[in-house]
Amino acid sequence: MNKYHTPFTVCAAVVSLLLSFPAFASAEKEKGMDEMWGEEKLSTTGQHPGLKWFEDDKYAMFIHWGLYSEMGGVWKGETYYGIGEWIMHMAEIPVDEYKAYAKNFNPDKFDATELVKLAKAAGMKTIVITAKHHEGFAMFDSEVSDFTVTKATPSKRDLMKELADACEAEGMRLGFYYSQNQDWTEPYGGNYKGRRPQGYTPADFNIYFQEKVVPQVTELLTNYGPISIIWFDTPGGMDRKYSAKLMELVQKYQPDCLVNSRIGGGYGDYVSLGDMHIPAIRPKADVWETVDTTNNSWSYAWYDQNWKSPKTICERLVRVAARGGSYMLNVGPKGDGSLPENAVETLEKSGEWVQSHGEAIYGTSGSPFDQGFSWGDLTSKGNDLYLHVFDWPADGQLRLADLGVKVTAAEFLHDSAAVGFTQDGSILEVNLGSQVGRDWPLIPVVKLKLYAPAQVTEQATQIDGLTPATLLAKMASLKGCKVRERRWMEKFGEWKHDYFVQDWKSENAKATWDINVLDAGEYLVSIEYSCENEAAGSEWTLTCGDESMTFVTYESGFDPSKSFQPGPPRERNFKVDLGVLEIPEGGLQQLEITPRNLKGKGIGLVSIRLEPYR
Ligand code: JFZ
Repeated sequence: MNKYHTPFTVCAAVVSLLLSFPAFASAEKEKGMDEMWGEEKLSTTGQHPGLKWFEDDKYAMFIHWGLYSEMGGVWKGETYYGIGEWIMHMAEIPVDEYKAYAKNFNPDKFDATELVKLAKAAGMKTIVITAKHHEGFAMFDSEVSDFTVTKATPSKRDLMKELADACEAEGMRLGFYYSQNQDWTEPYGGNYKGRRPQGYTPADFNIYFQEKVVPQVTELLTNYGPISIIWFDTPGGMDRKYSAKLMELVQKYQPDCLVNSRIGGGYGDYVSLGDMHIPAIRPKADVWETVDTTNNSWSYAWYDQNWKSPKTICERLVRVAARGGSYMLNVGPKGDGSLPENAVETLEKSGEWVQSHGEAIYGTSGSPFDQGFSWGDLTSKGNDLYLHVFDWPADGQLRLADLGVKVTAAEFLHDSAAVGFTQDGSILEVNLGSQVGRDWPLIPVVKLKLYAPAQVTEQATQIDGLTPATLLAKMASLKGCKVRERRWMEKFGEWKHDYFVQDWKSENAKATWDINVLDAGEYLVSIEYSCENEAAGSEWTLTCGDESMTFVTYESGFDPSKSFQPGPPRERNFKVDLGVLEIPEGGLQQLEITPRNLKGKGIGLVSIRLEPYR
């Protein structure tokens, strides 16, 4: 047990954290997780004319900056590991002490113009910044609160005004994050961290909403010029009428402004997926975004060195664009307003690639394939297809099936050098040549010119004989088993998730994948799964046509049940090679897994990997 928490506070922390995330209150009900986490199709999405720029621009900067940034993960000499902006919650800081801390906030290194220029250099088109996070502190001047940067800190600078002016001057769009529900220092606010006033009832949320949220959101919509996005967050538990009221304010003062789905109540112009979620398969939502971090925590934390490399950032941007989404990447300035050197470097380096490959990012409409490939991913624009090559394939060859249209030309985007290709029947083969001895951009992109837009009718996973293919839980057809999403935190608030095929009912259960085999031959099969003790020793058969293989699964173990971080114990995942499977024929077929001798409820199957065996 973490020495800083009593069992009670751990429980309380888990419950309040979970309740503060929109979906968790009903997580046990086991209905579509997508729906609960706001990934469903909203009734209001897809209508707003502003969605055109949103979808074309693809790439935005997210900024988490507040009093918590000055703490940087430390309270009274103790480090709290997790998302830095939740430190008041993690360290159980009393409201008075937290508010008094504002006198330490001194943004003397903040240069709004420099920040906007960095976002530009990174290839980003919009900046969305925390005007007020759950801590309740306004990073702008406000008539209805004294807990603002202008009144409670020595600097007295309206930081949002400075940023708004710099954005205006540099032609950058501006958005404000506003925590409309949680306000930890406001006696009637959601999740208030102090003792509620006498006679308090949950209906008093209305007082906070009318006296703080409505005027502050109005201030943000009227005092800072054109606002492109109001980014609301964690509406969980808030009555729908409040979301409706916020929507009304935006429509009244800035009808061009977009609103994300975390406004709650099924409102919003586009869907924000669960944090850091790069979807492997095209999501159902019409218009959506992924929000992600350059390291782990949203706000600055002194120990957080897990910086994504420039290439990883570009890959994640491409994966999101390929599934038809937009990408918003966060940076966390320190309290003084300066950015960690690593964040600056990684944005500048990735920006060089984004700028020079903008043709394959901005204004594109995603891949014609619902899922990505192990070697990389695709974007498209009109008759052009862009192949983003993350991992150079063996022999420099790539195969794609069923584009439905003839390819007329192929070249590298960065230097227009011709790329060889053959199109034989439904299979296109692209010959990249050797990777050796040439200077490559971070991600080489092949531009394919087609006679007409690609018309992929076959979405079965391609097994191309050249590169590994992964069959995901979410792509399976199921009988007598289920796909579940599991979410967990490793550090506080840093959510991870995976989809699993699990709850196998009997030996008649099966999970089936459609596969499109471009090259018959031998494949090394491996699986990733979790298995609890009761299910250990289950036997399974994997079948493809007349060929099959049998294997047994062992317990994968648990993460410690007395976890340092709150949360239920979680089974670990195993990756195991099963052996070599012969696929004697090419073409559309099915691969199936079924229990041969089931113990307990069997394994939680994450994926099956088929790697060409030679
Ligand atoms: C929220 C905030 O609590 C957090 O501090 C940060 O600002 C982040 C961007 O948003 O956290 C969430 C909200 C929703 C989900 C996960 C974390 N979700 O739906 O998966």
